Amino acid sequence: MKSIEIVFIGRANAGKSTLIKELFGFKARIGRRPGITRAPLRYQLEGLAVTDFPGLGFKRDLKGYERLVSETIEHMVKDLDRQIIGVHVIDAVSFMAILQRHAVPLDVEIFEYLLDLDIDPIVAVNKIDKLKVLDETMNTIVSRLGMLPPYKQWTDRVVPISAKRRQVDALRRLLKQRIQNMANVSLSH
Ligand SMILES: Nc1nc2c(ncn2[C@@H]2O[C@H](COP(=O)(O)OP(=O)(O)OP(=O)(O)O)[C@@H](O)[C@H]2O)c(=O)[nH]1
Ligand SMILES: [Mg+2]
Repeated sequence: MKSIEIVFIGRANAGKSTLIKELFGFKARIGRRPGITRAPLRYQLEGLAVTDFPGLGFKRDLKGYERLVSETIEHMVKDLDRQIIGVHVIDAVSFMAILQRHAVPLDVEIFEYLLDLDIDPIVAVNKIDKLKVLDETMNTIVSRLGMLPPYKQWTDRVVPISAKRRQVDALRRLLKQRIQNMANVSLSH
């Protein structure tokens, strides 16, 4: 049976390491500044591995983390013994702030990149504890990612979460569902 690899990808400071700690209990360094995770951190569970990637798109990316991340992911995708579940972690507040400046959030590019690699990512919209209007923000985010709002029709793909407030149950359910589907596919081959 193929091994399952859950990869957490997103902009720097989106809350990837906080989320992994909440979901699996692995305690990597977490910080208020972007660029805290400096190398892919891979955690091995039974029949399952979890990788926490360095965040993309922060200004002092002098060490080329973006290349490191893309090379590592592309290597994983090519490995036919692995099945990948991608979790794209988005900082909802920062996404909206970028739109306010009439700029295109890097998350749009990250999402498209993952689709191009045939990873159908789960989009975990994080830091919702900081939002004033949840539904409106979620609808804006999904529509910028190329999905038709309302976001609630994408519940198999998009989930609002707060890693810090430990509101991650919907994501946990989605992950379990994907793992289950993959196990079924492997068995039927
Ligand atoms: N308000 C709020 N803050 C959060 C949430 N999740 C994470 N944070 C904060 O966001 C900051 C960045 O968290 P990290 O988990 O280090 O983010 P990261 O995506 O791993 O960052 P890099 O490793 O730099 O890419 C920390 O100050 C966290 O406490 C959340 O749901 N709500
Ligand atoms: Mg991190």
